Amino acid sequence: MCTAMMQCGRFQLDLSRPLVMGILNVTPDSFSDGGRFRALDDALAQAERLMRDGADLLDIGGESTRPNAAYVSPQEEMDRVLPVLERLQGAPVPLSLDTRRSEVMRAGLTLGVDLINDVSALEDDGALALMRDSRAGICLMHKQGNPDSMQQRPHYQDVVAEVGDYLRRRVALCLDAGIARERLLADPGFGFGKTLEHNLALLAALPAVAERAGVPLLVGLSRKSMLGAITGEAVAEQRLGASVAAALEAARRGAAIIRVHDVKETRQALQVLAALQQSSLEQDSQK
Ligand code: 9MG
Repeated sequence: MCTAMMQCGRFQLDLSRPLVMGILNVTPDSFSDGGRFRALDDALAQAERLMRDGADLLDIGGESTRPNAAYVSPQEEMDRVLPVLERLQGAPVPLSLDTRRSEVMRAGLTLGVDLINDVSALEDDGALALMRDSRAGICLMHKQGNPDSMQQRPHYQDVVAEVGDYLRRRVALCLDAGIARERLLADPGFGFGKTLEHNLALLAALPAVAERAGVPLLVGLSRKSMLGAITGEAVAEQRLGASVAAALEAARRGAAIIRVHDVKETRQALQVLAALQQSSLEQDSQK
């Protein structure tokens, strides 16, 4: 459990229980191929569904960062996400924009996004200055290499130390630029330039990663290929049980925000975990 509050654009988030971030991918493979208007309607309907299911935040992205994903130009990325953000303005939960490009960030911030989720940890030119001048939250993620090649030969001497130290350096850069610590999240980046062994080592050592990073952790494991490698399930959409188990384990190890496709099921599992933890605390206090 994390005791921190986080400043996230329009919101102050209480991180004393793990929050659930619902994934909204606005990519052609995610929605109908009936043209842009139809895709927009589908995306908005999906956003409503995620909120109804109990998402504490929405993460909206227009560029797939899966290994070997096709290149998407910044303009195409904006054409996908900006109409959705425009229509969701004033939503009752924080809107996160998943992008690694500063020009896309700038456009999103103009539309009032509450959080920038950057798998490149603000490495794009101009991203740091842009974020300094906003009040949005920032998620700084670790990755080794780039999405087109990152799974070819990931290598670390000590994955927990290297990922934790990278995150600490990115946090320090933000603090030095004048960005308040309360606006920051860090993410070990499961599956981004990591083997199954690296991912498992990071999950087991999540508290050590958080300690090194010095800020609360956001964790994304939902439907990832590491879960396919463990279970033998080749189809990402069929990895619900594995995704929920992984989310629970991340929560038990202190993750503050969990990024998932299946909000309702994850929330239910987290509610059961919270009830069990509360009951065992009460039993301990009676001893
Ligand atoms: C965009 N995206 C895909 N996977 C992710 C993960 O694990 N963490 C974050 N922060 N973003 C992700």
